Amino acid sequence: MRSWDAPEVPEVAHRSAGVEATLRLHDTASGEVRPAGPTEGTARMYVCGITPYDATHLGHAFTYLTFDLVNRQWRDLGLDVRFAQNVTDVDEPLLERAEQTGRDWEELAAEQIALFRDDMEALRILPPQDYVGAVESVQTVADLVDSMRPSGHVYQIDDPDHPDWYFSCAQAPGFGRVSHLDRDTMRRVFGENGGDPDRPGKRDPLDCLVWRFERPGEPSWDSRLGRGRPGWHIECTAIALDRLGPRIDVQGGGTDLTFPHHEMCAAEGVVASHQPFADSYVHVGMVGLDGEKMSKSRGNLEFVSRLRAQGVDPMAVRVALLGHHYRENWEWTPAQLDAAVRRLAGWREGLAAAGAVDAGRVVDRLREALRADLDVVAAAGVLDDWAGASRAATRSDPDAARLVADAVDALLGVRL
Ligand code: 5CA
Ligand code: ZN
Repeated sequence: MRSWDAPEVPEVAHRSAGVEATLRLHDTASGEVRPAGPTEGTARMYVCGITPYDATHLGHAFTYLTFDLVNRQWRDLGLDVRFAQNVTDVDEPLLERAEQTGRDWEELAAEQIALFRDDMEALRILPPQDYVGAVESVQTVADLVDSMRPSGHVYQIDDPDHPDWYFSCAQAPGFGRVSHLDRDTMRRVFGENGGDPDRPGKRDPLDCLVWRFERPGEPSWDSRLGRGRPGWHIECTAIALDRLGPRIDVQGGGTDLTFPHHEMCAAEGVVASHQPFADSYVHVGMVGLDGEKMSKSRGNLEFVSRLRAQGVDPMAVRVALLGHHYRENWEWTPAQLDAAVRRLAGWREGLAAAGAVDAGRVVDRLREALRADLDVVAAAGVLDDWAGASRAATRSDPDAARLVADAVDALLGVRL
């Protein structure tokens, strides 16, 4: 499916020779902050995309901003970046929402996908080269499931009406290595997040659905598995393997996806490709509003599009989101947006003043902060200091101001 338009990314005309040329990120599976991506060549990242309803709330925006920073870091390190993202444009939650609101599910999805694109463009998020819907991946998923039949890693459930296909997760090498949850917790969380631990006829309560047979009134497609539609986890596994190949550098999403989603992707991926699915699993903290996780089901949402319609500068939204480290769980408040508007104005005044400062040192410090597990809080502090120094300087140096503005644009995605 069509992605969105790419913002320009300026070249930063300063080499930070003294700063270690490695991006380090927190990997949930190992529990460590460690190098992410290769030292040269191509870095490959798969980020779990939206289920298209209630887009784009600020929790979504925080997640996609985080992986945009990863993308920008890798590019700044001279790597090529291959980036893929899905759209879960057919799945239970979407169909349920369409049903509840009396809408056609395809229309709802198309409208929300269009809104999401506009929001991503406004926020200057670099687009994935592969932006892929579940609907357009139906055959890719069916082929992947089919390929796991001979080894017995997938099986049909003993249910004559709906002999759905399941993936046998217990047989997958290293199952549990992403989330490290005990089985009781897995069972509970699975049940709360789209899983069906109590369905009779499964070999293991944790086995996950990979192909659901047609039910009356539900969308379905012909395939060699029978007429039906893909399960959720296998959607991302299949798209990632198809578009990026095995052993990607990073699979990303919010912490709500650690289990079951990324655990299942890892399990399916290792069985299908005989290699680890991803080298790092990177998870973004949850953004809440009024004390609760911002989510569709709770209805406590603030939307990027609503703020834009109010005339808020999208760069101020971006600066507000940059006020939090990605691993933090935090609450959105309108006061943070006000503070971000002031902060952005301060940076812009710093640029306009164009005072003589050691711009190379500013760029070094930005890179140092961001390469260290995306320390955006430190990076924003560096810019506050720079803007103050630029305004206070008695001599002007437009080249220095330009260098910092380019770095802010390239590394943080904020256009001053
Ligand atoms: N389509 C699936 C992923 S394959 C899905 O989770 N869709 S979603 O629309 O619910 O979420 C889209 C992305 O935003 C996911 O990466 C999810 O982890 C992240 N996300 C959802 N809610 C929040 C939140 N409140 N704070 C931060 N990130 C969130
Ligand atoms: Zn996913």
